[in-house]
Amino acid sequence: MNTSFHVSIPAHARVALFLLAGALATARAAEPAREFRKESPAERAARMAWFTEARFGMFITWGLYAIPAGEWKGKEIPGIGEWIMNRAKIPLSEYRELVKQFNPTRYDPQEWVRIAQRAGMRYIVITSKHHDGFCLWDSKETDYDVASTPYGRDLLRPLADAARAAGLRMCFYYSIMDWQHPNYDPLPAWDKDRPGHRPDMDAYVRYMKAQLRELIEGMGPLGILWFDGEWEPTWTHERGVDLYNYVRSLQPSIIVNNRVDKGRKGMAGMTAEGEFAGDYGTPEQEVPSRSFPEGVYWESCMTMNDTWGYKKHDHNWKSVTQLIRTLVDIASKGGNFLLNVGPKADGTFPPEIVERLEAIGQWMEKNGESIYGTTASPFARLRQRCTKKNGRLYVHVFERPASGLVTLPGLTNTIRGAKWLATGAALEVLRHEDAPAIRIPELLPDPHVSTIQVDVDGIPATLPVPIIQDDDGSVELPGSDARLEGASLRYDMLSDSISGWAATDDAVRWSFHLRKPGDYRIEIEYACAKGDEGGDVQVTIVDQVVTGRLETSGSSHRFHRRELGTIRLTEPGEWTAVVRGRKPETAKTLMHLRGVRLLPVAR
Ligand code: FHN
Repeated sequence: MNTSFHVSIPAHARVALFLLAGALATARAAEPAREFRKESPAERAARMAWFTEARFGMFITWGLYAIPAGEWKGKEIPGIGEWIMNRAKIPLSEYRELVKQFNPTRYDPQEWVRIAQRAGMRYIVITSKHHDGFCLWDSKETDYDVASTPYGRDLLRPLADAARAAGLRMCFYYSIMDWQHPNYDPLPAWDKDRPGHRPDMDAYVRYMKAQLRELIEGMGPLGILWFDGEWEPTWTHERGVDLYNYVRSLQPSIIVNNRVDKGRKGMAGMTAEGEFAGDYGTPEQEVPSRSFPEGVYWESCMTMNDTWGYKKHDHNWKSVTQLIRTLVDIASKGGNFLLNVGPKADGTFPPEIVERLEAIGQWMEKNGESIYGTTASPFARLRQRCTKKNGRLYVHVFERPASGLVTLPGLTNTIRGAKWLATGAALEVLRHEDAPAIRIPELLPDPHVSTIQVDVDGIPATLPVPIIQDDDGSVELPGSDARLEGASLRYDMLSDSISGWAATDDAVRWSFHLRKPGDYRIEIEYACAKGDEGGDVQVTIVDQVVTGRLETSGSSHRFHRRELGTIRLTEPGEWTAVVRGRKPETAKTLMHLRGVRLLPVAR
């Protein structure tokens, strides 16, 4: 809570002022906010412009939970570190004792920003208030904040100032779900008999709005208000739309993610059809398998190990190669990558994180042009990843094809030249099997991802190409390229899968071009919700059939791969594969089929 006043206003005037302020605040909170969702695609694109240019940001998950760091009363607590209050079932009366220990004496916001900037990150999203309800700034609305700690002063404004001084956008994460607020409904299940609790979501929304005003008016202008914790039933679509409009009314240019409302489709994170509020989708710990139409914005958020908030025993760090390839994969589908840092309680980043960000920054220094401001690959199917910007393609090579040729089937433009982006060394352009191709040497310029800059005449464009067997002998049959034969069958872009199997004669069909005859293992990739399992599936290629019984994958958006058997394809040329199935009577659908793969049987 804030400090005292030293002003000589007579008592009766102070009372009048207080009443007037209260009346104004009530009137302001009561007025219906303007409907900001109704903007043209062009207006939205203009507001999202910095976001799509940035492509890469730093997520910072920091709070009281960094003190226990995954341990409680001498026991390691499973799960993500910032959920320790929930996972260890810590009552608020005990958890709030951490306030007295929070003293990040080594916190250096300029250093944090320097690390983000050197990594090539263009925006920072920090947890202003996570689910535990503790606030990293000195909020007038509560004493459950950093002002009550030994550190005693605001952490967020110095970071915002440092970020903006360095040209980065400052953004705040704010959790709707709150495990401490006396009016939040429901009370946490593990702390049911908390004295003084009075569930009142209207009062809690007024609290949130007052805090959001503090953050936006006190530390803005902000890039993004990153909401989270929207999944509990007491948070409704109506409240989400109201909060979206309220935040936009405070700063119309601000971007708000889709977790302000109820439209997020699970961890896949994209927004379901309908009038849900939120400017972009938020896949979590995963990358969508495909790109999305223009005007659909999204950002994958991911941890570097397995936790968002710091845990002293979590050493499951992703490699630099994995992180760079994830950034490239995301950009090749037109998304942003929000990569998480969980600082320690003393205010420093774990060294493993600093090392990785430094290495990513070195790659970005030479290859960032192929990420910033680019849009998704123009190729429906390509072995490499690819981004595009103006009249240029950037082809990202993870592993060198055995043939030494990077082919670009379907490209309609003339290639004017190709070179390694990092070194400028020219590369030979040729045609291979009637497709433009680039020959690359044995030695690639980068151990993680090597980027080819391909200059073309005009704006890069492609024609659909038949499915052709890959250099490594595999044949990918993606759901997105299948012909659907059945009234209820449909391809869902969000999950990149086919569902709606109702009749036994429903069929999903692909044609493909085989270059190498031989024996092939048939693998399907599918999701099957618990309770829908037990269906029969068959894959037929001409007169050969492989079948299998479908097990559950755990949920309708968790996919797994299963081999059904082996098929012999005796000659090169055009083949057709057909998938049919029979769902159990009680099942909603047979499965959600992402695709089929033919894998050459090693000789
Ligand atoms: O419950 C949170 C979790 O702690 C973390 O903040 C992630 C990051 O996006 N969001 C929620 C889980 O979906």
